[in-house]
Amino acid sequence: MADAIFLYMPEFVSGKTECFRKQCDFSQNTFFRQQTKVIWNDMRRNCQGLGANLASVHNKPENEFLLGLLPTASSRGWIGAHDGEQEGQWLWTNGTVNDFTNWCAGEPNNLGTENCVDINWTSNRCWNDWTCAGQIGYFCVTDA
Ligand SMILES: [Ca+2]
Ligand SMILES: [Ca+2]
Repeated sequence: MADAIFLYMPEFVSGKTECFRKQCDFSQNTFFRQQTKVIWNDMRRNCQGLGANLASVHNKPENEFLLGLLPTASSRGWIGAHDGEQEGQWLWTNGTVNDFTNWCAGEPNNLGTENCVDINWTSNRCWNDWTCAGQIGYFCVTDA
């Protein structure tokens, strides 16, 4: 993670790059955010358009780091996990190993059909599988 640039998009000045002191100190990352909340597939396209991947999360500090990038405690954000290929089999879009989860109690429940993952569900700030058609902020990540 030390050599990653995290990108959180929405609620930001389009195109502007910023490095927030606290997060930079945490892992020497820089990141930027842009306007517009998007459905999951658009996030994927947008990240790829930046030469980035959707963010994967592999440990608690990394999870907390991403939560810290959210503009408010209740802001939600897509990460790059999905089970759209086989129900219940969660994969990271960047192909990394699935070695960490932070599911809320009772999640993932695939309610209706939920194949995408929001990192900040409820005041417990845990993961929820959610409809990929939902529109929320998201994280991309790229190598520095
Ligand atoms: Ca599912
Ligand atoms: Ca769910």
